Amino acid sequence: MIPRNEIASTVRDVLAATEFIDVHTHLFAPRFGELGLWGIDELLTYHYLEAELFRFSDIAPAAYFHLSKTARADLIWKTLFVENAPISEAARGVVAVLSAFGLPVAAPSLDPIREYFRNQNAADHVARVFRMAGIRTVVMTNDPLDPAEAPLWSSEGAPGDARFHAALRLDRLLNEPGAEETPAEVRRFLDRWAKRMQPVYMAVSLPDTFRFPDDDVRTGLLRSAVLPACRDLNIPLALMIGVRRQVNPAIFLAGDASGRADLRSLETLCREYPENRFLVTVLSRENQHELCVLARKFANLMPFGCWWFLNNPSIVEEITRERLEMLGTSFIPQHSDARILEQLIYKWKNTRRAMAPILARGYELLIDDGRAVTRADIERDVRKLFCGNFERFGMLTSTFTG
Ligand code: FIX
Ligand code: ZN
Repeated sequence: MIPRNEIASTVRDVLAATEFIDVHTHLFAPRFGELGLWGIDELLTYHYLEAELFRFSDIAPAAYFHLSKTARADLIWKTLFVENAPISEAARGVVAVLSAFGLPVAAPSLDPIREYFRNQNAADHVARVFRMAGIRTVVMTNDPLDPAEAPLWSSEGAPGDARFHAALRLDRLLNEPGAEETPAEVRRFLDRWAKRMQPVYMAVSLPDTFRFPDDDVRTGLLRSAVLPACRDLNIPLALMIGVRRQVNPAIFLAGDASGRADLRSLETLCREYPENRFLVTVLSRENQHELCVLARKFANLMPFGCWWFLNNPSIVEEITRERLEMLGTSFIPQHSDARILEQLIYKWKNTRRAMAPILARGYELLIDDGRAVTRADIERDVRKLFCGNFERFGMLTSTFTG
């Protein structure tokens, strides 16, 4: 039994000692070459930081995006890290990464840092970053309609690296459908790509205005192709609901925003398709509590992550505490959404730091209300939250015994 005053330190230790599965990223296995982003210039030109740059700098977005990648990184470093304290979540994250590698965090010039990353061997660097981040495997975002990615699948098929799972992303198919595809053609397309990619789930991001059913092509394709394919392949469909794409197109990836969705559409999907499993994350803070309520109604609904604009300690705490209170340990607390390899280090450091007091509080209340807690309890629960729930829900070969 753990004394109440040792719960917090035990939870921290167990979180630090457990390797997690990162269920949603934009990372790529090394064999995807240039699609895999890493190093300081990519870290600094992350769209989260570009959005923050435009609030401090007088540079017009058009002028910024005409700069070279190096010049953009230099401007972001000068503006957000030298002329101002890098106190935002995304800016502090770069500091955490540089500090983890023992690199200067306040130098006026990026040259010594660029030198360090230039000297890294890509394969060794991936292994080192996974180890530093405490991550066992990540799930990629794979778009068969992306002309830059599609040809890379024809040769070797599945990701070819056990640390990188594929996810078949359907945004272009479902949100920008060409009128000519018939449901049968779409189903054949999905089956062909599922065979090639071996995805652990199919995924689509959906606007706040998403309705199901609706009188639109997306409803037809979901009904006639996507949901039957996921059911037959025995893989979940990940729904990422509430993104308002390109509210400011001038700043590209940084130009997306969020909106409150009507989760009755999700309720309808879970009720009408009990043989399908739905991994769900919602982008609006205002949708979080009702997502927990729906997860209590439908066991085929697995809430995951504190997505994008929610991945900040103040909101992560609110979301995670209400999930623990209403769902116990039957949800997936976080994903990184990492786009650049080294982001795994800071995003998962932040998650462990945010989760520790929240989980500890749960166990302390349990002791206060009369049940002792063991280290084995905590180890089983942490493995379930950060690995087992995904493995079981995704019908993966579970290495999880809890
Ligand atoms: O739809 C998504 O997968 C989003 O996560 C991305 O579009 C977004 O740009 C992102 O990376 C947020 O963290
Ligand atoms: Zn994403």
